[in-house]
Amino acid sequence: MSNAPVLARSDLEALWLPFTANRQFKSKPRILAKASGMHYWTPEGRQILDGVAGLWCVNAGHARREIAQAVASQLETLDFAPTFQMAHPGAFQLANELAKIAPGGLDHVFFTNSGSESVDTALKIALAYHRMRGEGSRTRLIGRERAYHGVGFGGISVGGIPPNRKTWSAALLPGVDHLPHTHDLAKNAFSRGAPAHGAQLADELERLVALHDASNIAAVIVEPIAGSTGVLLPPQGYLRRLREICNRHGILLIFDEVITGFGRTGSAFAAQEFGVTPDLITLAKGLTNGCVPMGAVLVGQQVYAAFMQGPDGIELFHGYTYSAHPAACAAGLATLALYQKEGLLTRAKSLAGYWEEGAHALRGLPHVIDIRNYGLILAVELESLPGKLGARGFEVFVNCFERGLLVRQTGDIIALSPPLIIERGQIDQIFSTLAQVLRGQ
Ligand code: PXG
Repeated sequence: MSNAPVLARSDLEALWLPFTANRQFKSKPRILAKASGMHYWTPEGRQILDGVAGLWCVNAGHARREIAQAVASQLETLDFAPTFQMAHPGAFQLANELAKIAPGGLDHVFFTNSGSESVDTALKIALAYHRMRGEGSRTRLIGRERAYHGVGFGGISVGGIPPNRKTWSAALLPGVDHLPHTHDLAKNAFSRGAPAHGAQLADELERLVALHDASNIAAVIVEPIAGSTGVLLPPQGYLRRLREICNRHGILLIFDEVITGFGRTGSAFAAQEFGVTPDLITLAKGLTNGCVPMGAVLVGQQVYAAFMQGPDGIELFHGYTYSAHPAACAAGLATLALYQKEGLLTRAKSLAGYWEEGAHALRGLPHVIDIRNYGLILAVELESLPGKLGARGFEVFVNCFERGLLVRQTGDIIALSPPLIIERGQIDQIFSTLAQVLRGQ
């Protein structure tokens, strides 16, 4: 720790931090200088238990040597190779490995560099797909209230988080509509796993189809479990019903699994966990264990095939300089190998019961109005202070950090999603710290 640079106040000025209250942060910064396994360390050497896998991405735990070595060796062998009219072996290998664990039929992979790019890519593929098939009038996209699909113009258009949209309101994509969110505390508070009430909210899609006509609708995009907005779980039967309605009307279904992918729910993907197969899946985060930026879109056989039937030439005018970057591919391959070797894609299932019991024991603590969980995901929702949305949540976040636990706060919701290597003792530590902090509120 001694070699971590000591930052003076003036060192903090040049950096504009994302989704951060910069002035507040710079007056009292929280700095992470080192990480290993389940932990971070501050520059002063204080150990912090990572309750959110960094930002929902470090599923195999921090600083895994196997990944670091694979990336280093790749950079010494082939640092960069274009994937426009060229390719390199790692790109094919990673696509093949992903296709092996993907839900049935989702056997083609388009690489990006982030979740936001994956979302924009999937939306563009959906529009292009219908056009390829002579249904170019299908241009309308359906998102959902409270959804987070990254920060590209496509993503904020189908997304449903008001502050992420309002500033750019005039620049949002035209022809987008939204399903209602599925959060219903009156009926589902303190649910364990997928809540019992709300499958009929999927029928709102029928209403939108009646309004706009199916011939104008390209795709529906949803997070199987909405993460960023504070962990909203799909009511039992809801996703299946969305799938049925999409099938009935020729609408593509996109699952945004940037958070739910790679074992978070107890299956490799939420699509498998909930037994519902979409046409496209967006991925990022856990794909490389968070250590090299990379995203991907898994594409169904039928969608890919539609593109391969036109005239021989470039089928999709889309891609990024760093699509399938060799370092990211090496990180992805080493990450998937670790997930397999350590059984991490299903480990959440074996810990989910213990996690759930620990979580629901927080019921009854001051201001706790809901606890909801699935796999190794959890949200504790707190009653907001009148007129001060988010104040209580932020205080809990800061107090947890000071007591050596990293959680994620959105409004007055505390979200947890630890690395999937977590042990029972560390689960105990998470809940005892959280309980102490909540008691002190
Ligand atoms: N889709 C989903 C479902 C996401 O959760 C993105 C797309 C965008 O990914 P990129 O890589 O462009 O950031 C995300 C990102 C939080 C939090 O605390 C969640 C995300 C990002 C930052 C914070 O909940 N998810």
